[in-house]
Amino acid sequence: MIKACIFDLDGVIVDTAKYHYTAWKRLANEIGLDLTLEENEQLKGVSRMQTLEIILKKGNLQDKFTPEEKVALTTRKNDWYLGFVVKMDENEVLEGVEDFLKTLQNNNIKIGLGSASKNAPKILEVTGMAKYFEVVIDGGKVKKSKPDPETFLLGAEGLGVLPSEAVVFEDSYKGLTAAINGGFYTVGIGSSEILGEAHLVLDGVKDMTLDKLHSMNI
Ligand code: B16
Ligand code: MG
Repeated sequence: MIKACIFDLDGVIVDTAKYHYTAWKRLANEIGLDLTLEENEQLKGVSRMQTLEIILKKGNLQDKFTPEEKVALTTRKNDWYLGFVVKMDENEVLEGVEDFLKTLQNNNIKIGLGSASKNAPKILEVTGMAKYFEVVIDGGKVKKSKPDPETFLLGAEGLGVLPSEAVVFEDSYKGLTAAINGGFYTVGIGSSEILGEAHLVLDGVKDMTLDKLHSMNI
């Protein structure tokens, strides 16, 4: 019996990946590096500081900056990113998401968020989605980031369900791996080339139904 759904944020509820990419690319350019869209794919679901480390490593610059300078670089990137976030509203919620959240509520299925982003509560607020989420686990609440399952395990614990009673919706390979490692049912949002290990792969939450949800653990 499925009792809860736990959603990733970026790439599942909203498409903030394009804003992360613009802000990281600007930072990369400032320190003499480039960042392609393909490279950006590897950054999805990765925490802020780990993302910086990956970008620096690409240019062999990981030892060029002190820990304090690295914090300052991530703060600069986040300030640019927040410039996009403050302009977001309910129109940025991906197709079908709000309808499906309402369906879950109407059928007493608990709803949680499991995101690597420290900005997750703010994004839920500006898009009007906060009211649907009983538990929000964001990047500030975990010690180990995805692919470690901590994010989703804390989500399940907060909702009072077992991983085997919950479905995780994820768009990134690292996030999907985190959910699988935690023993959850999984829905991959995106391409089956990247997310083929999920129990079900869909183009978007718009393609999810209550029937599909309940047939996952038959
Ligand atoms: P922040 P998700 C992740 O969100 C993004 O996919 C990733 O690109 C970002 O670096 C990470 O959040 C941290 O975000 O800088 O806002 O704390 O996909 O786990 O919802
Ligand atoms: Mg994501």
